[in-house]
Amino acid sequence: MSNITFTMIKPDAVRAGNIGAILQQITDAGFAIKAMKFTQLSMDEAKKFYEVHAGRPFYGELVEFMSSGPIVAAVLEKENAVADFRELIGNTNPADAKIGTIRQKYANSVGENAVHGSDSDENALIEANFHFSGRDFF
Ligand code: YYY
Ligand code: MG
Repeated sequence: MSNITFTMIKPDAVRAGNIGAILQQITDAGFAIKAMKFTQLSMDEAKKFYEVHAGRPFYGELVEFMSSGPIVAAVLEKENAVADFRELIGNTNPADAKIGTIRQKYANSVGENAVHGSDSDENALIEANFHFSGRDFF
């Protein structure tokens, strides 16, 4: 499954009504949806998902924000999925994101930056398995 990545449309983008536009941009870029759900993380689940950032100064706010409302979680498939999806979403800080990237178009700040994208094949699998089980994949 090395051609997969994991994404979340974050609470800010859901609240702003951008689920449809973001999914359209993702599928237009050639990603196929392998699994998808509309859900909400508890504080504990957000803490666990972002465990790697525990101790960073933004961790508390990140956990608070990511559990503040519903998200769309999805597993995407494409050749070179992880790197190509990072390219599609743009820099973590939307002020530094290239024109036309999802974060440049839909994010407001480094903290509330519209979408998540896995940073490695290994983490894509871990993150996909965090949200989905076998029979959720198509
Ligand atoms: O992978 P990516 O989401 O682009 O950035 P990470 O460095 O993994 O950080 C995860 C998440 O944490 C980021 O999407 C927003 C938040 N964050 C923050 O609020 N402030 C920072 N200086 C860095 C990251
Ligand atoms: Mg990351």
